Amino acid sequence: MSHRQTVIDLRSDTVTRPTPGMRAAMATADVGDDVFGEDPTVRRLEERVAELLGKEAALFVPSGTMSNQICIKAHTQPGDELICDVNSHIYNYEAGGPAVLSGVMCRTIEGDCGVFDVADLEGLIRPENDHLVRTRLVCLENTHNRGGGKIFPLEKIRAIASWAHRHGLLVHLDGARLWNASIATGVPLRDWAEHCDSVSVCFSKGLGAPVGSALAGTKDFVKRARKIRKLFGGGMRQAGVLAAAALYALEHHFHRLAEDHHHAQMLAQAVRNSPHLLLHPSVIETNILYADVEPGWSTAPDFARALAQHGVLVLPVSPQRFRMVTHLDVSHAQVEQAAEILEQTARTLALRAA
Ligand code: TLP
Repeated sequence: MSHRQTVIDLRSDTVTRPTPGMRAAMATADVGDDVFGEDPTVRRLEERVAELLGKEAALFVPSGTMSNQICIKAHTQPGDELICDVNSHIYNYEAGGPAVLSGVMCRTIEGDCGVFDVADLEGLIRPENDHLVRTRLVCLENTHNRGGGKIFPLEKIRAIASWAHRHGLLVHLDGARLWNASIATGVPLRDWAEHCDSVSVCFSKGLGAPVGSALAGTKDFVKRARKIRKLFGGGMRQAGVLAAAALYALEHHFHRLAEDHHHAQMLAQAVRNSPHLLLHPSVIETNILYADVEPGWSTAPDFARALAQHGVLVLPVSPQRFRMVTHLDVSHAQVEQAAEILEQTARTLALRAA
């Protein structure tokens, strides 16, 4: 039996395997050397992404991390500062990329599950002074990973971007899961992107491609980004086999994200029904949910181990908190099953503890 049949893997939406249709698209992709700009499938993907995001150009890159870091480097000089939410992926999960790769400092804001307002930014721009760094960039994340898949409301992005631009700052959007925000709200991708100088999107999360992200912006920005991609070692040759998976994902797996959101609601309800577990945040907007295990009762790693014994994988992210993410490779029936196992495991442990 394959891993997929036996295990319900809710650790991340990055765990999906390419479907037979996607593999067929990859196998038959027309390819060329993309470092020479000669891969027709990569070009087609870049044009499609630019069009979807309403930008002049886009660039295919190996990962979301590289995409964010290329954008940061393209927007800044060493000694600059960027402003981001304290729980952002850029600040927490990219191995110190801004400091290591761009010589850029991060100034963090305590957002509400990753979402903040212009008022939170007021006063954070450093004045011109020999002692100080130059404030250069604001980074947003939509949906917000550590914020439990929270959507950054469009009006807030609009207000933040207009404030940033008025003060000579640039705005980067980490839209690894912008697809989910768009499906959940009905707001087209380009409406979010319009306010941002650069946007990064991932094909390897909810869309189910095995590899790949893209960044988008003006032609000039993407030209500079292409050079930085080379510098970072991200120039790929016959990458059309990967771009074909991304194109397939855009065509076949974008609109089905609504299913994942529905599945996340089912799991959220199971958490609400479970003793000693608390949803954080309590409202689930897309495909990510976090649950807190009551301290003194159990821990997230122990609870995750108990679930794993029943074939459900979740991701502990701290001693008391674990994450579940719904995706293409968990069916409706498996979500029902996972919800039941979750409640049952919590009840059994609660009885034992009593
Ligand atoms: N997130 C991964 C882990 O790194 C935590 C996950 O399992 O959710 N931006 C956001 C908002 C992300 O959630 C991720 C991946 C990335 C960027 C980076 O993408 P990759 O993994 O392609 O470098």
